[in-house]
Amino acid sequence: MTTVLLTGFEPFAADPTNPSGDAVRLVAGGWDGAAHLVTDVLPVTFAGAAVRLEELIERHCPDIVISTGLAGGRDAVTPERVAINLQDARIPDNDGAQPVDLPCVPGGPAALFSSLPVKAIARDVSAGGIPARVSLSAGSYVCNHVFYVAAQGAASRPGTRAGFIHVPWDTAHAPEGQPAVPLADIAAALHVAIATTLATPHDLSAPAGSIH
Ligand code: PCA
Repeated sequence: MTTVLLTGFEPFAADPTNPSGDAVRLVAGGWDGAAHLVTDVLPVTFAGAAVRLEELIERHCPDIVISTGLAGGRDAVTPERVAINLQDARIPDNDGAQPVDLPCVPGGPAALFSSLPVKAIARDVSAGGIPARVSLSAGSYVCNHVFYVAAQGAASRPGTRAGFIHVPWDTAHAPEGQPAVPLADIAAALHVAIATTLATPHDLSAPAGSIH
């Protein structure tokens, strides 16, 4: 049976909750899909998050790794296409660490692509009435770091596909006036992302880029 590893993050910065971790817990609680699902909620720390993800990959040998995190201010669920080999933290992480202009992996490629079908995921999530689009930057904070390390791990394990999905604030916890999506819809989008990845060995070839 196919094994899927799905992760979210704990809260960070000023937020009391993190919809990525909360949605992952919802998906785990209601899981009846056609794959073995392993879930975890990662610390928002440069030192801990990717190490924990690598331990989970070693232990469970997943065929598919989908990590998720909060991108507060975005108005859509955004499968990320590109991880960059850069840590440039605008704010300290939950350990108080604030790396600036360091590589995620010294000597690694400047960038790595997701091996998830990001365009098909965005299409299928949108078709369910939940806003979604492909993103070309996961930033340079802990999410990008985890995405980069997961993508590098997948590249060295033939048959493993890995990528990252940023989610908006959930409606119950978004700051006043900020875009948000109900937590149940974020969880539904992650369900769709898993189902689409299982069903789609090769991504769509359809325009999903941006001019700027
Ligand atoms: N979002 C942050 C880190 C943890 C999270 O949920 C990010 O986008 O890097």
